[in-house]
This record gives sequence, structure tokens and C-alpha cells, in this order.
Amino acid sequence: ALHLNDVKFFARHLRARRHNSHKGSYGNVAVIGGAPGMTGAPILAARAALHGGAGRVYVLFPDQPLPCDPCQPELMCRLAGDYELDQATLVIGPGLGDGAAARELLGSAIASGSMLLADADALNLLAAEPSLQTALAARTAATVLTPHPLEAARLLGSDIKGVQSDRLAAARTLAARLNAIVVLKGSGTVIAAPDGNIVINTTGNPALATAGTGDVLSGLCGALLAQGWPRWEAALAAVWLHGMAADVLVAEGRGPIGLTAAELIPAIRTALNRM
Ligand code: NPW
Ligand code: AMP
Ligand code: MG
Repeated sequence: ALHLNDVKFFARHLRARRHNSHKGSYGNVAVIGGAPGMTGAPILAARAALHGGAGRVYVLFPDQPLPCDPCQPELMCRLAGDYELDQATLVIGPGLGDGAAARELLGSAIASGSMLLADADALNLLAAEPSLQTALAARTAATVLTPHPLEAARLLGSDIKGVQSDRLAAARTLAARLNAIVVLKGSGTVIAAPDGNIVINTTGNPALATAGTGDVLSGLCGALLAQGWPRWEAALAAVWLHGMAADVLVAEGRGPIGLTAAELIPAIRTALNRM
């Protein structure tokens, strides 16, 4: 596997913002998640999408919508059933839960023609329903999956030990089986494509071992997809930037102990603008 350590690798996909562009030029991201008790997860993803450059960002709740995020009023919060899913790049799963509405939304998201990033509970629902896996593998629009080792184990019918003993094989198998870019998270995140391409990320550190950092990664990757990055490069760059932001914050003394997922978000924006 190639080890990812060169910013020049992605620089050609960064496009300077044209003077006469507008928010419609940078894509819509809709984050689908936030069952009661887990509303912070999609909000972190949505804030990351906004700071990652998406033109408009929605948070679509499966059951009870929050009216808005008072600390991030740019976000548009809706009941998922009231939004036409074909209008945005979809990030589904953060805090989504496993209720009936969640299952139905995942089916609709997979069936849509939109680019799709599935994380967290969306991956758990997928693991439980082979028919959804078949539908996912038949998609033509970009699909990215971002499992942590336990989510990957559920998808593979294995356990954490089995996944961690050969992380490259686990990521490769899932990418081929589900016809998706697979980001197997954890120290030394592995990014695998259905065509056999595989990379190990070199940025990041244990400051990231805290609640919500995975949700931030999913929103960031959604934002790069929405801005037109090719799927493979979007996944690689999101993982690289997320880890780089954590490395910079640790160098500044804001970690590794007690860094929060929300603090990563402005640091990711800085890393992106400096690329
Ligand atoms: P252990 O502890 O080692 O046995 P789950 P979740 C393992 C939402 N969130 N290497 C590890 O197992 C999410 O979006 C909401 C090895 C760990 O205990 C989801 O929707 C938040 N093992 C939902 O909560 C903030 C690893 O997996 C277990 C590993 C549940 O997601 C938090 C956890 O997996 C959260 O994002 C690694 N690198 N990484 C909010 N503010 O609203 C993970 N594991 O049981 O699927 O639970 O990941 O917490
Ligand atoms: P999640 O488990 O979904 O919240 O995702 C956790 C995020 O933090 C992923 O991007 C992981 O790759 C990253 N992460 C967690 N622990 C470490 C670690 N020890 N070193 C580097 N990255 C980590
Ligand atoms: Mg997670």
C-alpha cells in the first residue's frame, strides 16, 4: 500500500474560488441523522461540511427535527421526510439510530442518484440488511463508507480482532463487495477502492480518540464530494486533512489530552486553505 504523506498529491483538485461564483457553485450537503439523544453527531458533521467549503448544508432528522443550531445558524434543520434527497450530496448515519424511519431513509438515500457517504448507524443498518447491500453495490453515483473497526466487523460478519489483524484485507474486501470507497478508520486509516487501489494515511494521532471525531470526518468528506472532488481523492484528502488538523492542534498544545471534535473543525478549514 502507498503511504499518504504528500500534500501535492491532492493539490491539483483544489480549485481557487472564481470571482463570479456563488453558494450554488459549491454544492449542497445534507446530513441525515440525529435520533433523540444523538443530535450532536449530525450537527458536528454539518458544521464540518460548512467549514469544508460546501455552499449550503442541511441537517435532516429522522424523527423530531431540532429547530436550528443556535451556535451555527447557517445550518438548515429539517425533518428528513420534508426534503427531496436528489438535491444534495448525502451524508447518512451520524447518530441516526436504528428505528423504522432510519431504515427507510437509508433505503431512499441508497436509491437516490446522489453521491452518498454512509457512516456510523447507516453502516450498522446496512450490515443487518443484505438487500440494502445489494442495492448499494448497484449504485452508479459515488459511494463512500467510513467504518471504524467495529462497524467494519459488523459488515464483514467478523469481530474487531479479525478486522484489526489484517486491516488492508478488511478494507479491500468491503470495497470490492460493496462497490464503494471504504475508509477503515483508526490509527493508520486505510482507504480502499473497488479497483484495488489502497492507501494508508500518515496524519493523525490519539487526540482523535474522542467522541464525535468520526462525525467530523464524514461531513468533511461530504463537502469535498459536493464541491466536485473525484470520490477517491475526496476520501483521501478528507482523511489526510482531518489527521493534519489534529497534528497541528497537538503541536499547539491543545492535545493530545482533551482535544474536542468541535475544535478540529476550524483547524481543518485552516489546513484546507493552506493546501
Ligand atoms: P471497544 O470499546 O474497544 O470494545 P459503536 P459509536 C470500537 C453516534 N455518536 N479500534 C470500540 O470497541 C455515532 O454517530 C454520537 C478498535 C468502541 O467502544 C453513532 O451513530 C455523538 N476498536 C452512535 O453514536 C458523539 C474501535 O467500537 C466501539 C475503534 C454510536 O457510535 C459520539 C464503538 O462502536 C458518536 O459519534 C478503533 N479505532 N473505534 C453525539 N455527540 O451525538 C471504535 N472501536 O458501538 O458502533 O458506537 O461508534 O459510539
Ligand atoms: P469514530 O470512531 O467514528 O468517532 O471515528 C474516530 C476518528 O478518529 C477516525 O477518523 C479515526 O481514524 C480517528 N482516530 C481514533 N483513534 C485514533 C488514533 N489512535 N490515531 C489516529 N486516529 C485515530
Ligand atoms: Mg463514528
